[in-house]
Amino acid sequence: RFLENVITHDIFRKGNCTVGFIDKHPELFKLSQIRDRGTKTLLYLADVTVNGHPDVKVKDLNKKFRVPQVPAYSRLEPFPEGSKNRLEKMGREDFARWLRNEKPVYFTDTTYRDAHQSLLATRVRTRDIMAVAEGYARNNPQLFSMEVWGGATFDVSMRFLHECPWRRLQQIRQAMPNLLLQMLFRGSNAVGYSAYPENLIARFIEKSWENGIDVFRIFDSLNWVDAMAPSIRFVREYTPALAQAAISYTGDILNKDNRKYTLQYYTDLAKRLEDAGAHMLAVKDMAGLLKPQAATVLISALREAVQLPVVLHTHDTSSVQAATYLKAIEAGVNVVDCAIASLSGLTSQPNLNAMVAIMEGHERSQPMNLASLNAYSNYWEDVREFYYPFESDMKAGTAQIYENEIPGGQYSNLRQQAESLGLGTQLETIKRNYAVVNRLFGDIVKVTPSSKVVGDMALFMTANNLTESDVLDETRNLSFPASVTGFFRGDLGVPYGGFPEKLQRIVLKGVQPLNGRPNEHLPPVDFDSDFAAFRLKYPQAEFLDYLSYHMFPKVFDEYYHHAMRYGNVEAIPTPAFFYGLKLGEEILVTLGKGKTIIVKLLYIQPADESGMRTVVFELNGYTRRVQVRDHS
Ligand code: BTN
Ligand code: 3PY
Ligand code: ZN
Repeated sequence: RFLENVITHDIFRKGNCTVGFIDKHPELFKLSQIRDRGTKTLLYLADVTVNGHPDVKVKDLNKKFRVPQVPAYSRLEPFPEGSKNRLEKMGREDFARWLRNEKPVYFTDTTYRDAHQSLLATRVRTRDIMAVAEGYARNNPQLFSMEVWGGATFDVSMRFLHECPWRRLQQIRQAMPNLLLQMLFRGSNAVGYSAYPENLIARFIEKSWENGIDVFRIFDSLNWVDAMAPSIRFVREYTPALAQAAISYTGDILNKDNRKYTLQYYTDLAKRLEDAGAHMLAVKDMAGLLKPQAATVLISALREAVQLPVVLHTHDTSSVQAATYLKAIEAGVNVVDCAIASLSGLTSQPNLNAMVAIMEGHERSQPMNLASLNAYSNYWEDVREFYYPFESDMKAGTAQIYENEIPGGQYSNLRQQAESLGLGTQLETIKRNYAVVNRLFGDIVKVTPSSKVVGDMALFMTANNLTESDVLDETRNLSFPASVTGFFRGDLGVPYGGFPEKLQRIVLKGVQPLNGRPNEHLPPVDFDSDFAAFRLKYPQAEFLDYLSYHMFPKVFDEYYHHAMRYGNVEAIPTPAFFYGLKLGEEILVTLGKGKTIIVKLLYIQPADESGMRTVVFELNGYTRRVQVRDHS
């Protein structure tokens, strides 16, 4: 519907406009409502075409994209029954027992979450997922689950893609009704980087389930069971979903010098997580440190220690983790995490297509349609090109990972982070310092957010040319990064074995550390009054937005204002979203049911004396002009 605005209003046009008129018709002055969605889209395209995308640092002007081919499927047939139907039929207790005793190994497909988080800085947009989600669910009902949400996808979708993470989840849910949808949940840190009040955690879990999540993979960045237990309890109390408790794997159980993260340590943790009510147990090998022989020992011991189905997650940073999976499968693991071939390997998960292929003829093989998987891999290979600015330039696996223990997602980001701090030439020093910091911190589990603290400290040491003994020199009075001070105060909890006392004293400079769970001291959110205040500030937003706002207030604020200015940018094809349009280029943008616009860029006028440029488009055959500021 055409929205009336002040300059098209009769009274205004006749020149009878008084102050009283303004008071009587406030709706006409809401600028955000005036511009129709098509105009907002043109404004976005004009801006990105003239000024570039702020997230794209280097644009390759000669880049040509192929058109990704979506594998064919029929929308008329009913969906083949999958894991979701089974969970609903059996209920979670029986389902977990069934899975534990299944002969074939199952796969969790991480393509829509961890794979692109670890290879492409989490930048894959909803649109590129949605093009294939339904067909994929129809073609692959044998999967255990699709990991589609949580981890870094929540904030990156708002922060960089200007998308609503909840709307992504709702759309995937609708497209994949037969498969279990899984998310990565950081315990008391939810999908953020610090602790949140417990009643907010509970509400977040409940809403995640309502909007589509069936499997909550819950971990704590220090493997602290007390911090994971409330999330496990909330999944049990507020949802019929599966609580999959994840132990983060660090060190090497087969290393004779290792006295800290021993086999005993892992089996004890597993038992405590089973006692806390987990329905499944996962080993989260975020840095890809679990070697094949160690997998045999660990998986066998865990299967013996608990009665739960056991899942293994790894990153292929060393490039040998398929061997680890094979050993784990032979030791009885129930589910392994893989990614579609073209988004697998290196800092991502092992290759799903290859894993299916090498298992053919194995007594635990899971028959899947390899030809179809390969067709989807071809789709993602072409889509991946759209995201070329976000590739890390890692070319091959590295055995250095066993020394630095950097998680996959962090490893691929490190170069960009180093470059942005002017430390681009010192990547090797940063990696070495990462291991030094780990030792200084007492050998801790490193996974979001504890891995970020270690990374921040490694960058700090590198930037300031500090050695281990400089850091431990009490006379130096260093200004440590805020995340490091917070860590030693206990913001993330207490690491296994406690904090190294001397360093804690040096970092805290007299501040008293917290004890207890990190969110124990946080007052509960008063949802009623707080939500009302939120609505005053963000009138177009609803309750799910309010949860987003709680996780990331500043990011949400920017996302909201971006949405007010440019509308919903999800529908813009990815090349145009990141690189704008070329002269004469034409794209289709579907703004809503039955509302598809055809946009063609005709020409761009030079900047006028105030720095504004007029960008001329054709929209559904009509010429439209948009003014944008040229920031160059
Ligand atoms: C428009 O399309 O013109 C207005 C978009 C309004 C978007 C708001 S932002 C917060 C909230 N979350 C959504 O998904 N939509 C609204
Ligand atoms: C996350 O927390 O985002 C992770 O992927 C940790 O491995
Ligand atoms: Zn991972």
